Amino acid sequence: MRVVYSPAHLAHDVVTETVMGAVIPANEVPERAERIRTALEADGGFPIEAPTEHGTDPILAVHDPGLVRFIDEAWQAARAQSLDRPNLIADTFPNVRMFEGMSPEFQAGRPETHGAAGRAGWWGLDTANPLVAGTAGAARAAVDVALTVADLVLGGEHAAYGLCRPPGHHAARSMAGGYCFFNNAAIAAHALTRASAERVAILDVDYHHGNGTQQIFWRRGDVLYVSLHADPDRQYPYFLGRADETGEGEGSGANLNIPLPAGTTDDPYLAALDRGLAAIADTPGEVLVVSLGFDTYGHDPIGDFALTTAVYHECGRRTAALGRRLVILQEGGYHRPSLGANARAWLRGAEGRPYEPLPATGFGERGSDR
Ligand code: SP5
Ligand code: ZN
Repeated sequence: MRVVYSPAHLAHDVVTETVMGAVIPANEVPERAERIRTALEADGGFPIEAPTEHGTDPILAVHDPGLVRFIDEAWQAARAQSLDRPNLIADTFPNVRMFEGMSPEFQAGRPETHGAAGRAGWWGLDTANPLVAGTAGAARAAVDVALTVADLVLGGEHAAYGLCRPPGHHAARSMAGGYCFFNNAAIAAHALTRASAERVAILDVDYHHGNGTQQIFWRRGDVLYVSLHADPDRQYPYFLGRADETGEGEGSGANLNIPLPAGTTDDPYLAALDRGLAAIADTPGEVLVVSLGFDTYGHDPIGDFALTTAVYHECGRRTAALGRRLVILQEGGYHRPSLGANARAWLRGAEGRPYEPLPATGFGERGSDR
């Protein structure tokens, strides 16, 4: 299987994030993508190539021009304001109830604020999303990775994998958040609908609900969004991801959320995956975009599921058994030692190759990973 990767992600070199007021070591770090790249190289069956540049237009087809401007300018603007920090992290966000009782027209007329902190709050969702000097370049490269994978599949590849970093599925039309800046999967899915004039499905198996992807396609009937994730009653992004969110207008019925309990193990997870895959099989379309996360793994530091490396192979196998062409894009997954083995297992499963764990990983074999 062909793999698209760009070293531009290395410049998004975040060191800390802020969780409930505490500064903690960052989870979404360059080592993640390098671990996956190294394992796929060691496998020998995953040729790696660079993305081609697609420019800003495909991003603007999905995102607010103001968000794109913010991401492009934020670091320089913070510097110009002498904000002497290693990263830009907002602390104040426009809570929807700030505008309670004010008309939609009045709200829409509120101007963007000018200071670096206010702008970061206006365009952001949460405090765990640091922006650094290399963020804009990395975020644009991740979009190019996703669009290049879409091109490969449109050009006849049955499946291809994009090692996107930063991830994308929490980024909504006008909002970054959750380690995400541009929604790589949504941009690719939209481009696929335009190139093929067919319906496209997205299967999101990151541990977290992809609130951004759901929001972008909420009223669209041409993109089906199916997500398996931790119940937002206990887990980020808290305010979306419940089972009763099914889309509106033309998108009515084109959104399926499958929230899962803490401690979810391989077998109940596979049953939930089968439900999601059945919904996809029920809708027409040739291409499936997979938002692939490994924060469902038993040792993930921010997740609470108990999946094993072996089950990722089976997940990849069942997903490919749909018979659709696959645009597979990396989202989250924060247990660094296992990331390479987990990605390799999923992708080998999707290709119909046997699991054959690499002995050197030390993770993922025979229950040692629980
Ligand atoms: C793409 C992706 O996976 N984004 C995830 C963003 C999660 N951000 C919130 C992190 C909250 C961490 N809570 C730590 C609890 C440790 N027990
Ligand atoms: Zn996640």
